[in-house]
This record gives sequence, structure tokens and C-alpha cells, in this order.
Amino acid sequence: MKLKIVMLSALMLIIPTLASAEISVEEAWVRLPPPVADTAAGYMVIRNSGDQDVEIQGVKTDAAKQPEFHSMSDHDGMMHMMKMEKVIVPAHGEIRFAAGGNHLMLIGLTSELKTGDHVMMTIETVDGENIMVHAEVRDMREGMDNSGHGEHHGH
Ligand SMILES: [Cu+2]
Repeated sequence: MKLKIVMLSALMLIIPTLASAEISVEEAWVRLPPPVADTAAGYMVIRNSGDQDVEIQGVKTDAAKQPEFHSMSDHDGMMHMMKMEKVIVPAHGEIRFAAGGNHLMLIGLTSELKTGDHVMMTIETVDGENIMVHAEVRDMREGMDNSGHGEHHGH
């Protein structure tokens, strides 16, 4: 009887976590940095299928000492980037990190990245949900990145 009560209370703890598992990550990749660089830029789309906005706490990866989300802005033709203080994925919406715009910055790479490598990351929400992300390393110097923005970025 006592066991039943314990199991029930454990279940009640689990249910709210499952109900909030509405964040998914797609199109994740990392731009191959120049050989001497110790930073790399990453891109992805974070989607929220839920009814409530979800705030992202941060990202963790063994690939970099200090991964952070950056916003890009244009001041008199010069691109500037800043750490995003808040990353909010709107309800039934998405937030895009794409070449030439907002991006993930992997600061302090812990090992050299090679084309085709998979960088494992975990996106954490403020509610404590963790989403695993596999981001492939792509070399855009010989790719088809014709957006015209990539060259401003300098990563
Ligand atoms: Cu940046």
C-alpha cells in the first residue's frame, strides 16, 4: 500500500515535465571556423508547439567553454553582435538562428572542428527541460551559401 502511494506521487512529479516537452530543434549546424579560430558560429531553428512562450536558459556543450546566443544588429553598415539576455521561443512559433543573423556562438572551442563532425549540445529551458541537439559542422567556403550575409560575420 505504501509503495502505491510513493509511485503515485512520483508520477505526479513527472507529468508537468512531460506536458511542457514541446520544444524541438531543427536544422542545427555549425560553421567550420578558420583553423586558428577558437570560436565558431552555430545555427538552428527552435520551435515551440505549446500554448505558452518558453524561455531558453542556455546551451551546454563539451565543444566550447562558453556557448552563448548572440543577436546581430547593423549600425551604419557595421555588423555588431551582443549576447542575448533573453531567448524566448513564442507559443506556436519559432526562433531562428541563421547565417547573417542571430546565432549561437561557441566561444573557447575545446577541440578542433572538422567538416562532418557532429557537435552535441543540450538546450536547456528555464523549466529545466533539456533538448539534445546534434549540429553538423559544415564548411561554407565551398558550400552554396549565397545569402550574401555570411562574409560580414567574421567567425
Ligand atoms: Cu557572435
